[in-house]
Amino acid sequence: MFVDRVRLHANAGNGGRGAVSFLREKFVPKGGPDGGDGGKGGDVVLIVDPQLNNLIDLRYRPHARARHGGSGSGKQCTGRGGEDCVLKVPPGTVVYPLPPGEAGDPLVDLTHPGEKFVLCHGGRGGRGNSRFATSTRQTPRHAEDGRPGEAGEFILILKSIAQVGLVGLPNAGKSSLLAAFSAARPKIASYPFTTLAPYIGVVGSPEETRFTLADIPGLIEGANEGKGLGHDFLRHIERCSVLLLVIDTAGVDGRNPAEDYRLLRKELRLHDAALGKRPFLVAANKSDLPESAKNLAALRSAARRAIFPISAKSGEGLPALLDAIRKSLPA
Ligand SMILES: Nc1nc2c(ncn2[C@@H]2O[C@H](COP(=O)(O)OP(=O)(O)OP(=O)(O)O)[C@@H](O)[C@H]2O)c(=O)[nH]1
Ligand SMILES: [Mg+2]
Repeated sequence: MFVDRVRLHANAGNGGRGAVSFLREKFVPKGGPDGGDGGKGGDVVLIVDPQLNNLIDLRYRPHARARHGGSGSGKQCTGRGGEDCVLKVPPGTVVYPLPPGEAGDPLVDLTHPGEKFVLCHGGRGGRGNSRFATSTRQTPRHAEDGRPGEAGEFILILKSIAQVGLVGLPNAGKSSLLAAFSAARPKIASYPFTTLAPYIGVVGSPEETRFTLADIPGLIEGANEGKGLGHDFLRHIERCSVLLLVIDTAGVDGRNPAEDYRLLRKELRLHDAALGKRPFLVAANKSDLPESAKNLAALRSAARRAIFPISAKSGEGLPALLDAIRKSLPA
């Protein structure tokens, strides 16, 4: 299961209690106060793990609690610090507070591998009685409680990070293209909505300039009104610097490729105006099938831009497309 949205309740640990204690030693009739401070409560920390690609681990652990700090003790001993609760999240995890802030802004957008964010801070430990001794008050008999740890509710939303995003109608051949370009082995089949969750593959050998390519479910007319699988999954290509529109030029499902082009442009715009303005390339797929030749001219005039005739099946046109993708990526 692919989970890209979770609600999380987090509790940092409370600080430990400070100690009330007095030094008792042979031959020292009146030892001074020596109660140590309580330990700090553990934090709830998010850390970006590049091995993860979705939030499923948190789905089954919706309540994150860090440990409380230990109490202080005599001889100025500070209580032990509470253990942090560390949660791993995939790159591209955006954290929102609940209830949402005024502007609806996220608390943090975690993108870099290894990046850390303290979601809830543990409480400070209470001071022990030794801290309250003054010249006029040499036997303080009180200490502080630890401070409570922060707590809160949050929504974590994954907006995957890929440089290039594949967009197309169901069955256009998006997953076939990802498979042709990378080592990824997505499910490919001749029925619509084969791909149900986004998948990100890496294109290029280590010696070449590599880039990440996101394959997402197929988009249909009215997706922005919830038709098909809706358009929520488009958020996984919102951060792409380039989009690659994949069109079935042979019209295998009885569709008109020029219309498909217009429909894709429209659905992208309706999802997010910024996505409608994102640089994009157009791949005219299934050029191995005879029907594609006659549809290509109409697609060209609808798009009024360079079109790359390709076949994800035979490999035809793929090197030229790959070259164009690389050139379109920001340096
Ligand atoms: N002849 C031919 N068939 C292709 C080509 N590319 C893909 N196909 C076929 O088209 C069908 C759909 O391919 P997929 O790669 O699953 O398409 P998709 O766009 O990922 O589809 P969804 O995941 O359902 O949105 C499969 O039967 C593929 O074998 C191509 O270049 N030529
Ligand atoms: Mg697919």
